[in-house]
Amino acid sequence: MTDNKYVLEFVEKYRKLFSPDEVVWVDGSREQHKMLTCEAIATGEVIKLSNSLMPGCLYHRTAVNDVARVEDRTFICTTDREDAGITNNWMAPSEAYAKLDAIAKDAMKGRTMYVIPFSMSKIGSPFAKYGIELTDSLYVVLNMMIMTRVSDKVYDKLKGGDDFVKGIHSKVTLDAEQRYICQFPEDNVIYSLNSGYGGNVLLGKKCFALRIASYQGWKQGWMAEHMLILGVEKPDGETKYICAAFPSACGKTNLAMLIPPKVYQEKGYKVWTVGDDIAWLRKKKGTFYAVNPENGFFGVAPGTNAKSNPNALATTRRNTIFTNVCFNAKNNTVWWEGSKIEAPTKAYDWKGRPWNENMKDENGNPIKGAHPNSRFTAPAKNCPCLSKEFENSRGVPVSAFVFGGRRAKVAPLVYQARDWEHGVFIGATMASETTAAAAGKVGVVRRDPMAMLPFCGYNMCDYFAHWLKMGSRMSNQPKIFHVNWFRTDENGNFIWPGFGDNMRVLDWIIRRCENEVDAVETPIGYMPKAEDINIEGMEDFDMEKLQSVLSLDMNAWKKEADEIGEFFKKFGDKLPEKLWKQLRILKSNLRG
Ligand code: GTP
Ligand code: SPV
Ligand code: MN
Repeated sequence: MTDNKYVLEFVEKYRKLFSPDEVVWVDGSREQHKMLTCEAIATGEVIKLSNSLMPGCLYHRTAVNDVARVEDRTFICTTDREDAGITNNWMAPSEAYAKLDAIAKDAMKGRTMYVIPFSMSKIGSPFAKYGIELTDSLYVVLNMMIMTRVSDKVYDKLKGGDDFVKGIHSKVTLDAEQRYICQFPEDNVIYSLNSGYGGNVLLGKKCFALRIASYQGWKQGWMAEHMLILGVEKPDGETKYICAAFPSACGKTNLAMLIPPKVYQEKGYKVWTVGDDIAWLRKKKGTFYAVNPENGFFGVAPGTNAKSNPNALATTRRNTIFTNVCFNAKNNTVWWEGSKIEAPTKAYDWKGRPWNENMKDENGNPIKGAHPNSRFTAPAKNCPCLSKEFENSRGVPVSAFVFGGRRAKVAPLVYQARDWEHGVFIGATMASETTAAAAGKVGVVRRDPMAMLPFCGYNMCDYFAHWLKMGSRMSNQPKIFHVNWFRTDENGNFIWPGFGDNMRVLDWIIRRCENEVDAVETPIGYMPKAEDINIEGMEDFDMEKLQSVLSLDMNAWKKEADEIGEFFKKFGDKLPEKLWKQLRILKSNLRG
């Protein structure tokens, strides 16, 4: 396969440690993919779905205790604890290697070890970074072949060198107590043991493309962000690119694949998807250029339907792997809550138990057919609105960065930063309610700077400083905005309809970038005049509702500012003074 001595040494080292019965070198070919798929079907690791209704699609269930990322078991292992910072769990590399190697010892006895060479971004592009993942899971192999560019061409690109990320994954026994997701950014090494869930085991994604890559970007002068990338094509034919960072399960895939409302379609607006989860950003001639390093979408299934996200639905109709959704045994297809499709009558839930929609648990709550964090893994090229720039190795120029979270109260529909520094402050202090994408309580408001809290591979203070510095070097600084689709009324219902209607907010954002529309100066930043948000053609929505999502509760904001102060204090002296300055400005603005 290769004579690269670093690759051979790496594989041999872990072959000795894991003691697999066999080593299979994955080459990315169609023939091998077909063979491995048949094998996974034969062992029961995946179930083949209806060939006529969903050609090439597979179904998989993870262990019931292994359905989301595990932030409390995720570690950044740097020599100096300070380099991991207060927002990460830390373990000394020597201690971590000893602990992990002990767990890994002989863990693949009786199993096959697969060697997966992959590229993040297009092979050979200036953005491209290469990796090799070792795994004992065929499910991981098949998913990696959708999510990344898996190919033996990667070995040629290494040119005999050792510039690749070493990903080491084993399901071991799936023991949650021995589950570890460890990043060693100084060594370009990732260990993932005792899990089989996507975000923990598809090592090209969060572990590499965010944790390791953010560290690399800090050292090398670029950025890796938890951001979607979309292009808005305007009636004049020009396309503006926007990157948006929302925490997990807060709407990135949906915004990236947005279909504009009729009034916008008629004018000629179109939205194109470049990425739905991760953006790598580089500076060129004073402008940020973004690429999506992934090759597929690992999207949340529940809530995806023909109305909310028809593009995502279309993307998943072939060659897609479904994980932890409900299995419809009548026609060999899948189902999930919020699909707006009638619940199947002969079905098995995500735990594999016979299921129907009337079933209740011991507390009388409905039993869900699909896990709230059930997912689809779909090839990007299936996406009807995939941007023609998706494969562009140079990336797309970024006009705006958008931060956003899930906030029932406080944060208005949209506001704009006064300048770059203020924008970094807005990103650094954003907060959101927790979701099912990570193990733990759902619905708790927490600060999640730039939606990177679980993904920043180094000290968050250095990360903020890096943001401040990168922006200061740009002659063409993107404008920075904050959005919130999730404000609720007194009955707990979302006021803003969201999804396609979010186009109306993107429209304001773009017009702001082009200096085509005025704004109101408020204590928190620039806000739209209500009449500048186009609500034409909206059903069940009016000026009054718009006013309510645009309103600012000054007392709530004063409380927010105090909480931001408490949050900042935790960082100690290393927090950039510029962020304290922004907090002082906010407080003084709020005093009036
Ligand atoms: P990750 O893949 O975990 O990073 O999530 P994501 O940020 O891509 O979130 P996604 O687009 O998958 O949306 C998560 C959930 O939020 C889904 O159940 C969506 O239906 C819901 N959602 C997305 N956009 C909106 C919106 O504009 N309004 C409302 N009310 N819900 C939304
Ligand atoms: C997220 O949690 O932000 C995801 C899913 O995109 S995972 O790959 O599990 O991280
Ligand atoms: Mn994500």
